Formats: sequence, C-alpha cells, structure tokens
Amino acid sequence: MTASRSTSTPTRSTASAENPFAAGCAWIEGEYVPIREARIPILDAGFVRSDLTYDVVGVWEGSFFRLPDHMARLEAGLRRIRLRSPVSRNQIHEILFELVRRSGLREAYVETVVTRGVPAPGERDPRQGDPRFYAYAIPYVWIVRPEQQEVGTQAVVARETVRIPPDAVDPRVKNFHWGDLVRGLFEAYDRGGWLPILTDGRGLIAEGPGFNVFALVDGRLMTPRAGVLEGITRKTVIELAREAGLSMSVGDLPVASLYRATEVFFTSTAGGVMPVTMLDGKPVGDGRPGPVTMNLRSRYWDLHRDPRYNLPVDYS
Ligand code: PDG
Repeated sequence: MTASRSTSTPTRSTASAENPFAAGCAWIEGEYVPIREARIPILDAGFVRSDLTYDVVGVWEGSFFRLPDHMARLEAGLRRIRLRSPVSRNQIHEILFELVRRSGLREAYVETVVTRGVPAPGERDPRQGDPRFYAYAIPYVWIVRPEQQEVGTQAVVARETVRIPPDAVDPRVKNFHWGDLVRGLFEAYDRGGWLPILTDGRGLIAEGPGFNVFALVDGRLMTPRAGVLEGITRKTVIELAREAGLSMSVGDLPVASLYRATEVFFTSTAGGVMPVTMLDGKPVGDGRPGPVTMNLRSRYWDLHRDPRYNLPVDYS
C-alpha cells in the first residue's frame, strides 16, 4: 500500500487512498461508510431468513438508467411481501445519488435493500418486524465481460436444478433466495459451460443467476412471461424490439424452442444484452452473436444517452 502510494502512476489503490469511497460506498443506518467497512446486524431477518427485497440500478456515464422503473419495482416487491420501507422514496433518491457522488464512480452498480429488520428477542411473527433500509454503490458489474460479449458466452440448460416454484418464492419480488441459481452455476461449471439457464422443471425456460433469457425462434423473439423477475433490461429490450417492428412474444418459452433458436441472449442491469453462442456445448445459429442480438445490444446502450431514461449525478 505504502509503495503504491509513493509511485507516480495512478493506480486503483492510490485512488482509494485519496477517496475512501472510491471502491464503493454504503449507507448503513444513516451513515455513509466505505464499502469494505459496511456491516449489517447479524440478527437481521434479511440475513437469517432472506426476509427482504432489493433492487439494482445501473449508473452509466454518470447517469442513473431508468431509476423510476427500478423504484416502482422495489415498491411493488415491498407490497407483495408486506414490507414497508422505513425510508421514503424521496429519501431513497437522495441516498442513491449521494452514494454515487461520494464514490465518484461514473459506472456503478447501485443496490437498495429493505429487510424485515432485527426482531425483538424470541419474536417470530414477521408482522412485528422493524424494517431496515440499506444501500450501496460499487463499480459496475458485468455478468459477461464486454470482450466476451463480442464473441458470445457459453450456457447450459440446467438438468439437475430447477428454478424455485413461483408459488413458493415469487420471482417477481427481487430476492436473495439464490440457492437454486448458485446450484445451477455449479452445474454449468461441471458441464463445461459458464452460465446456467434454469427451467420450471416442466419444460419451460425460466431464468438464470441475475438475468432474463431471450431466444429468436423461427424469426420471432421470445422471452418467458411468468416465473421470472420482470427485468428492467428485459422491459427495455421488449420495447426496442417492438419499436423495430420485430415479431415479439412474451409467453411460454419451451426448452425445445430454445434448442431450435438461431439467436439466444441474456439481459441484466449487470451487463446489458449478452449474446449466448454455445448452448449445451453446441453452437447457437452459426456460433457467432447474431444480428438481431447485436442490434438490440447497441440500441440498448444508445438509450443510455437518451435524456428520457437517464438522471445525471452531480459529482461536484
Ligand atoms: N432475473 C434475476 C433472478 C435477477 O437477479 C436479475 C437482475 C434479472 C433477472 C434481470 O433484471 P434487470 O434487467 O432488472 O437487471 N439481477 C442483477 C443483480 C444480481 C447480480 O447478478 O449481481 C441486477 O439487477 O443487476
């Protein structure tokens, strides 16, 4: 650390020596703290029971992308699990902008979490919860690195792991019940793939660890309607596809259709539109990112310069 501070070359560690929030900034109980020092109480039901909901919004070139959509999804999730944020929508806005301002990050991954909080001793009734709010900003996260997106990623359809049934854990409520998704990742690694696509166990595609799935089948772009998080990137891509006059179906996506697809891609705030060029060890289409995917991908990023979708951060 001392050595890097004395060098004249600017490095990540010299930057963090100057700004304690450069690696990320968290808001914990009213205080802004460096990300590495951010702590939650061990008895928080969010940790012990996954009793929470959260959201992740991206900051790109210094602006929040579709923040009102993310806030609306967070609020819908809170209602669905009967949780109230102790922090108002206006305060949340203020905190999120301040987190990014302090970090100085131009490209950031900004997470907001509302938990059921720390129960009174012995209390097991979730209605008696005392909700807590947490938020943090860290450098932007890529599920698939941009260089890899140019050639496409490798995926497998999970066979041993199914997505948690929506009647057990509602996937529309963004949650930390990642047991199935993490198990799916191990299955993908074991089979030589990088990312798993989970099904509902009854022949329909659901989603993967942190992303929605799209497939171009017989010239029609398809994405599952149910059993998935209603991704903001998914919503953006659906809008872009309709605008471009593509045939688009938001409905069932059978596993069999996915195998016939000429193009497959994933969508997430953490990486945008990510082409899949190998599925279960076989090439998708001609094994290169397809034209429909790459067109949607570039138009997705173009939207990050459209004032209708972006709220700039004041870094001064
Ligand atoms: N499905 C699941 C299960 C997700 O967690 C996410 C996003 C999506 C779909 C895509 O939704 P959206 O387009 O609104 O991003 N999850 C990641 C956070 C988790 C991670 O991988 O770090 C995100 O919001 O970036």
